[in-house]
Amino acid sequence: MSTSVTASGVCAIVGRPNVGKSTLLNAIIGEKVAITTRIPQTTRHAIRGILTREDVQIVFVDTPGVHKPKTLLGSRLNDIAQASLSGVDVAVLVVDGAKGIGTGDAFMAELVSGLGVPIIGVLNKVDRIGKDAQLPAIAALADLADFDEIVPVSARRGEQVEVLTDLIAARMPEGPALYPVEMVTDSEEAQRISEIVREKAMVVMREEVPHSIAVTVEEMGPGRSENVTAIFASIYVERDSQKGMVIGRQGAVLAQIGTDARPELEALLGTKVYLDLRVKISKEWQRDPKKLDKLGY
Ligand SMILES: Nc1nc2c(ncn2[C@@H]2O[C@H](COP(=O)(O)OP(=O)(O)OP(=O)(O)O)[C@@H](O)[C@H]2O)c(=O)[nH]1
Ligand SMILES: [Mg+2]
Repeated sequence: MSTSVTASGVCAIVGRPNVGKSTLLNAIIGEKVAITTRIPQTTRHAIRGILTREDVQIVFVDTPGVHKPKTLLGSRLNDIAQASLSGVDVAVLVVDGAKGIGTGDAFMAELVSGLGVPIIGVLNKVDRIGKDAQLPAIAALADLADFDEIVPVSARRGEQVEVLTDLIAARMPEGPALYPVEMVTDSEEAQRISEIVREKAMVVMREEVPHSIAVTVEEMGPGRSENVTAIFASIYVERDSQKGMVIGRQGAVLAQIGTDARPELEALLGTKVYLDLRVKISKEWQRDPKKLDKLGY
């Protein structure tokens, strides 16, 4: 890519769980760098997505949704989101237009207002609301903070995403590229792999099970045949009963997770993938500091 980057900076994407922050990040970058699900508290790390254009490089930081924590994991997620705000050049506050604006959004707005940087409000999921419902929603959002701009978008459909990106780009300070121009994320390969498996596992499970799932890559390397990567990964759950659910009758659920994950893993690695998934129990890991550390949270 030939670029002459003269402006660069960091833009945090914050908001309540499930408003579409990670979907928005992926739409901006044009590649899946963060996993997304219908389940709140999907994102568990600060995920950086790097956008390099002709003259500007923007490092977007997707953050865990801020919420009232019920577990130690929950409060760590909130801490990650808050810590991601320090040193940013622009903050993007995302709200869910379909769900309406609430006290959680107001709390976030107050948080970003204290940063002293331009704030851009994003009314997301406008594909789910009528045009006439947009204006009152924008007005309700506008009440929350002193926004530089408010942009209605559909992250899922990619609508208005470029308009938003241009507004952010225009607010980047002068400076050289912060990352190599071909880089789209600084996430380690093993982390991207475990995240893809976690997404597929979360999506097939019901009720509280998705929140109990954590995935680690134990080992990976060249497979037995040419152009194959062998990946050995563990899916952690919190209880015996959950282990059975993730495995399923005759291993059907686990097989489904593998089938769902493999195409994305193959696209990521550019090789065929042999995927070995094991289900393990780490009792109540969401509440245990040592276990959280071990799982990388
Ligand atoms: N209809 C519609 N759905 C959307 C849009 N953007 C995101 N979603 C859906 O909203 C759900 C949550 O999306 P995520 O991107 O995972 O939300 P998030 O804010 O990153 O959530 P956490 O990581 O849990 O904080 C998913 O089912 C998305 O497909 C949108 O523009 N329109
Ligand atoms: Mg997310």
